[in-house]
Amino acid sequence: MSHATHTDTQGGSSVWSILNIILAIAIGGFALFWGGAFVLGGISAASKIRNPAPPAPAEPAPAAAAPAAAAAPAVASGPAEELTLKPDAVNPMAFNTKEFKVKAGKAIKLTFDNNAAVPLPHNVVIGKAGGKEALMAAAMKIATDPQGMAKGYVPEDPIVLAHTKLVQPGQKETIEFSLPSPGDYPFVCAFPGHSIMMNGVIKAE
Ligand SMILES: [Cu+2]
Repeated sequence: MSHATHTDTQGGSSVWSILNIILAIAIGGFALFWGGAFVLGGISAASKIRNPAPPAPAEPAPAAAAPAAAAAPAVASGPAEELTLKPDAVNPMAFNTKEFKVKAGKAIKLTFDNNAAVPLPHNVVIGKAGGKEALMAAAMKIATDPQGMAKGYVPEDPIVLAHTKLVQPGQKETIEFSLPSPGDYPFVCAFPGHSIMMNGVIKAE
């Protein structure tokens, strides 16, 4: 019996020592946490002292970008850049030109001449600068829209900068627009099944 009691006491004391260890870890962790928070707070306070310098350059950046965008149309004034696009002679589900280079801010007159051996309707949808992924996604979406045909397969999406209607075989359409700032302006035919190959880019520099 006494042996059992002795064992119980030992068990009890070992439970207490475990609790003490847990408590010590908890207190240590608490101290470490607040100590760390204090150190981090100090670092953050120190960086806040240094911070007034970074926000200062951050403000001139948009200010510098705005005059550049405003200056671009003035620099690129003159007759409109005329671009012509056709279905490719070899692959009628691709455009004959994949890449145009123009001056940023310049007026663009783009003619899509749907003159191909294989009669297919096409459109030309131009996206905003850097918006290739979004434009391709929008083209895929309108291609599966039950009302797509009625909408000329023109995506209803803010990424669209300009577009032709759905141009029937043997017809052509000219659209006018301008590319406000330097960048890669994607274009695509959003007729179902065409966008994967029937796309390109207008590089405004
Ligand atoms: Cu097409």
